[in-house]
Amino acid sequence: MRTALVYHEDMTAPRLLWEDPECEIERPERLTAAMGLLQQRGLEQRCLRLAAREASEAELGLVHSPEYVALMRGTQALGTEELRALSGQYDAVYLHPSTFHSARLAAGAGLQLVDAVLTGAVHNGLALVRPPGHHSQRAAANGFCVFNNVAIAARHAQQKHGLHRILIVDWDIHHGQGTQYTFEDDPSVLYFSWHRYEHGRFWPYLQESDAVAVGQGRGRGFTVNLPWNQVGMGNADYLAAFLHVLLPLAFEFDPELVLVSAGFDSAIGDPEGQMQATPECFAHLTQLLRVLAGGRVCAMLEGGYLESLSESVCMTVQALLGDPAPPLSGPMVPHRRQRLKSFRMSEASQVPHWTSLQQQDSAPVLNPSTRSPEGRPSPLLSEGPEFKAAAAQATVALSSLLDRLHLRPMPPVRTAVALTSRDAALALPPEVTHQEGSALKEETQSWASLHEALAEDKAASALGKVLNLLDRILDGQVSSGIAATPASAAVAILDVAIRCGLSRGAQRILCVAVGQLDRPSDLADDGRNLWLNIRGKEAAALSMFHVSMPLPGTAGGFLNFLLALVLPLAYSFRPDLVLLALGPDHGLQDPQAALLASLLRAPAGCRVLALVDEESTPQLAGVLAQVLHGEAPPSLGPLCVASPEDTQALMHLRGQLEPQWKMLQVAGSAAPPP
Ligand code: X5A
Ligand code: ZN
Repeated sequence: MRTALVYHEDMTAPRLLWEDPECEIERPERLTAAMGLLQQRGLEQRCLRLAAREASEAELGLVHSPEYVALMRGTQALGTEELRALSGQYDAVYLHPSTFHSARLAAGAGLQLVDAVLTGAVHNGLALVRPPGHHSQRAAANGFCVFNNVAIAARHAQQKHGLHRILIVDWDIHHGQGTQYTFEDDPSVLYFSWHRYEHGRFWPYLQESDAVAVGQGRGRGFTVNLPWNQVGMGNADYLAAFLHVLLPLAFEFDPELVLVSAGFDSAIGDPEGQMQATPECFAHLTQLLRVLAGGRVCAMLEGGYLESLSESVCMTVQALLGDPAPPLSGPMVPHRRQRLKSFRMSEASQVPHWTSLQQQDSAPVLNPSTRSPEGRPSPLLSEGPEFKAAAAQATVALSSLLDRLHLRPMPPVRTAVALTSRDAALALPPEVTHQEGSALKEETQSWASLHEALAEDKAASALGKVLNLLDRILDGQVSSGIAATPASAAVAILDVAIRCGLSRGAQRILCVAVGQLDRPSDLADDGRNLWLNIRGKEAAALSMFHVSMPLPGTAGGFLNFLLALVLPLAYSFRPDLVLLALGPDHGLQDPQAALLASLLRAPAGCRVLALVDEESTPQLAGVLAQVLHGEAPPSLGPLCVASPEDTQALMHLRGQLEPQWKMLQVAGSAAPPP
């Protein structure tokens, strides 16, 4: 069991006892519906089920004042009118006689989850709780929240487990101001939150929710706010925020644990958020977070108030379990205005604190003090024509969208390997299937007439295995695979794999070739394959579908390339298959190769075929099999910063490719804002 699910039925008890339009959306059915769908999908059964325990008053005291805890304890004995009067002293709060018990369970669930992950009982997990926590403050309930579950879990991880660096990712659509206040002067907790803001005109209407709030004292730079100033943000916006704002900082911070304030009111159909991100987006966000902290991710439910809540919860659990994330629907075009304004503002505010931002930003950034506050709210779809079309397409009826999600079957085999060297099997996880099959002799022979290199027996047999794996991936039997190829035939096998893939049903194939692997010269440049050569001779985009980049000389440079170039390209291209070829001279350390493979899973629904050189070490094959199988890659550890050469090459390529690939366009990029 790799994933814990923490729950207790008693948390369905609190409910609103009087009329209050603001609070009525926070209902018991939120939990019962989410648990119900998890069971229906067979996901709950695959998790380690833990019954939530109550947090002790001492544990609540990690964040809250004793007086406040005592006041809440006292609510158990109050009548409806007294509860109503006390509730009225807080902003958007209702109390019920069961609230104190339920809130202690919610906080306790987070503690159990953190304990399970940090003792190694599980890799990650989700706590399904009510009431939520991230608005709650030292001595105040707020926004349906009574105790700050995530903040208490973070303090507990510090005190009981001695952690020094904890990342909190708050993807709820409201600003977790309670969490921000708790850690604003603490550099050991990095708090990232995106939230609907609309220039301060959305609840909780706070100035300190803006991007210029970066923390205080020693904690400066450890609060990162990304306000959304218009509704309608979608998958591309959320992904871009992760790739361009959160993840560079998170890798530099190098957390030992990731806590997620997992509110799903940021999903499509939610009455609070009014955003457009589809439930699958949360599988992608979760998958991206799993590359941090050795995969130690603890998610705790915050908000989420309509039908997409259950679906989004399922997507999150699937990704925690390591299942393939369904490809994202809708055009991968982030909102232009949002990108230029908010991303820039977030980055500008953070630049003094993070070296990874300083080097990426060769273009001038806005100074926070010179920003002009916008007077008018910007209505949805107030952007250029490019964007209007994109947004219109993204507006899919929720029900039909949810239907489609169920129709996509999960391949019965997650990872299959066809390796030549026998001892490679030693490093493989036991669940990995060995692939003995091969394509027909006649087929491999016919390809030898196109490529001399394939005439050799060894090459022909490797090709046979690759084509067999490819077929099984394309017909949905296998999710991902690894095969060994001889150096002399690597390019020829790639060429044949691309041609066969395209003729057998793949619409678009992304080929990431690491090492001196030249693009096959007569491969069509028709938009159906995107060739990315890492460790090419120079940084050059020979066409929008043929990109060559030198291997970054530094770990930081490599990471920047992945986050700022490879992944945005991959997400923009929307491949339905990724071919990842590691040539004999690929030059990557095993953890880097693992990170690359792990990150490339997401954009293609986890259909990845990795081709490794037959002389590769068993360790490399083993770690690739693990990440393709859905395990988290090993943490990279502290990063050395990118060299100026690496940064220059990256900026050059981004400048060339940005006009065509919209996911590349972000703040601080080479192209000046209009
Ligand atoms: C946890 C959460 C929202 C409160 C909204 C009040 N709270 N208008 O999503
Ligand atoms: Zn919320």
